[in-house]
Amino acid sequence: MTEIRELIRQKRTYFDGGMGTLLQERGLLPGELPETWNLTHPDELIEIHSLYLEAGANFITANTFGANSLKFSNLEEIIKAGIRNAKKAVELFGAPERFVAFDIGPSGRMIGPLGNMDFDDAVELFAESVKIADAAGADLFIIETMNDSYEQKAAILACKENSRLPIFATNAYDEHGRLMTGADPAAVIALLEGLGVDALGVNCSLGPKQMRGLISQYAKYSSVPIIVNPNAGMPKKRDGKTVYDINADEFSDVMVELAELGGCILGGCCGTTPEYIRKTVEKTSSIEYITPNDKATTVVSSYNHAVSFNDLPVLIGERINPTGKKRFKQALRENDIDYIINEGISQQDKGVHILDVNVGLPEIDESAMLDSVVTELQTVCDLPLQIDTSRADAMEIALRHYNGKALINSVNAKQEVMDAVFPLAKKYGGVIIALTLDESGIPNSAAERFALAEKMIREAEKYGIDKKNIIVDPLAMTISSDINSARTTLEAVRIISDKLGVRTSLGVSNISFGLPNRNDINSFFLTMAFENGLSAAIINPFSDEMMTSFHCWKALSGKDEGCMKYIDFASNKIRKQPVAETAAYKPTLEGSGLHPLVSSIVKGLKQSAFAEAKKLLVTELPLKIISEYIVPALDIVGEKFEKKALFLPQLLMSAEAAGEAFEAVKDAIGETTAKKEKIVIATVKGDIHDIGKNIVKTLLKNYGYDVIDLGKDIKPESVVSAVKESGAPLVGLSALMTTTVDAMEETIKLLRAECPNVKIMVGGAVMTKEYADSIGADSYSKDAMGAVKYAEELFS
Ligand code: THG
Repeated sequence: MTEIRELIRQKRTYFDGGMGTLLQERGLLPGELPETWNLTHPDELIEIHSLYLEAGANFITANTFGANSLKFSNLEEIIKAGIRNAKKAVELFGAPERFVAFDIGPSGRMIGPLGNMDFDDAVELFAESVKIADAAGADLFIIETMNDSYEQKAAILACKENSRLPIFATNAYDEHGRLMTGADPAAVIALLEGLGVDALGVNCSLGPKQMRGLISQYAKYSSVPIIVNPNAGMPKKRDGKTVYDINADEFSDVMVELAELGGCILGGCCGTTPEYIRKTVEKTSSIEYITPNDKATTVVSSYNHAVSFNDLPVLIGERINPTGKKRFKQALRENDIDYIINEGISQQDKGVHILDVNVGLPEIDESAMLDSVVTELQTVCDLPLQIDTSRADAMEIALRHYNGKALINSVNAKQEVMDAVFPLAKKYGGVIIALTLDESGIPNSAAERFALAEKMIREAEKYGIDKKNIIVDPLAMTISSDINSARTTLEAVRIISDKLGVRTSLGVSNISFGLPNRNDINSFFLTMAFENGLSAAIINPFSDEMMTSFHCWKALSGKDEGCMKYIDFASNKIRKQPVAETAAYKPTLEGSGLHPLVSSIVKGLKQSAFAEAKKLLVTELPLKIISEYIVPALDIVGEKFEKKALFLPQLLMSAEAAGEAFEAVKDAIGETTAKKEKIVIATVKGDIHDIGKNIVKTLLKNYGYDVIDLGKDIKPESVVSAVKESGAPLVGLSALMTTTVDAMEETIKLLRAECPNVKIMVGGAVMTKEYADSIGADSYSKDAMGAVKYAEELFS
């Protein structure tokens, strides 16, 4: 389908709008799966698709948003009918440049650590649907409304592995411009472009006005066409019904702005109708069409943020590496993952931007170990990873399961190595560290290293890998055996960055092998390398000399506004006195001032939280452990979450670690006093979405509450009888869709009548504070932490 790929670069094109509201107008019932209408009401679907085609949509979306085998036993029939209906409409319409997009929405389950689905199972789940859609004649895939980019990666791999059709990918952001899992646009774009999607953008959750900031950011970072599919505004209550608050005129006016900001492919999501699309097409088709230019930025990402190599030097922590480290080797042999992860978190605390991960040891299964370390590390630490292995099989599994765009350490100019590594980078995305060595070893001159760099860049191009995704490492070798070694490397750094226009990196510590006071040599070399244009350095961040060199160089070269970073670093250095461990410490300090139990919970380390709590039991009363260690630790985490200093995955990991600590002290107290109040939670009638509710459940449980989870699609009467039976003083209700907030209101009415004393908290994607007030809830929680806070306040 080169036609689609070319078309979206030549001119503005359009998506269709909402499907759900239109189906409801035609009689779809709350709780009924819309996809079943593909089979039962094909004419209605053909008509809706036709209306959108007449309105000017180039891409019409098959009615397959939730079509996966978790929801449908007759998956093949559902998908085939969905695509057949859309193709029929295109055929009837008869105009060129009209295409059928196979719609892929979230699976309804979360991948770990947020949920219990395995990443590979997610890929398999999406693959089932992708294969059917490809065979049924879809023209492209639209992977949309994704609020977890990890799940989106699984869907994209499913498409890439089973089809050659174009892939469009859009995400649903919250009002702060983050995905539910914490990713900002730069991180999402790095991941998606790395995976090679043809277009990307934003859909659902927000109206066009709320998308202005996001679209500006997309225009800043994206190198591929940007899709803009907003809702018809934000949900509001009008005449007792829930509606979106922007009409077609206002919508299309804002779409003009969004087109001018850089929106390329325009359409709508929930609440939009053919009229919205028609007016958008009318007002925007004559606006000058600018496709995004290639941003030429070298960038990697973690699950929540991106790190660019284009402006400031980047520090890569070298400590997750067994070289010369007895304790680390022991951890590898004993499968002590917590030790390894701690090594990562401590380096993050020291201020590195990326972590190198090398777990190669001859006597262990490197592939399996690398896979577990990468998977575990990325759930508790939000730094991008540099995956360091010479084994292609280990590299592949780690890149596959990595939740972001990784650094790949490394390739070199040996043909065999390039043939193994470049295809992996092409498939999974990533920035490749290219070492200037080949079959004959490391050349002695800078010019020869330059030539090898050129060769690798040329070879990568053959695989479709742009040079912005190559970082050349011209190799630091110890000066103890070659007096010219440092000068050669520095010259290579300079000519490679100047003449090839690529970023460079060095493993700095190599320069001093065999010499005393290595940190002195290393830190002077680091400064010299920065002066010669080095973009990234693999270093030991526990070395004061290295960190001093980094901060001083930045301040001295005008890269530290107001010397703020330097001042911060310097004052930490002065303050750093050994902290005596006292019983009555205040857990407000970061890092080393924290009791090990508190810091284990803050860091989300389950094993050590359990072990530390057990240890404390020897000297402390169990209730004191809860009130003076576990709860304050959770408070630290909660506060960071609210300040957006950490995100949902970390919050949940910490909650789980706290849960482990509770577990450890529980027996010492006796079950009854350990458990807090009962809380009934449910997703309301007609709503089959339970992700948000499940997250609330996990968090409340780990805060010690006795959670009675009724599940999803729950009738008001069932909520009432559960409250009566359990005597729970608090109920939590969740509704994701505009149509089901009405069921929430109904549930609240019945609760008020039957259980006058119960408190009710509500939440969900379309819920707002005003709305919660208008339907008589006691509290609105904007996220899972908000639910916990309300419970804590209520019961304190
Ligand atoms: N380029 C790239 N990757 C690399 C290197 C490079 N990866 C490996 C290495 N070089 C960088 N990483 C390290 C890791 C550890 C040490 C040095 C470089 C090290 N270890 C001490 C030793 O061997 O004695 C032990 C340290 C301790 O325990 O204090 O020095 O050049 N792309």
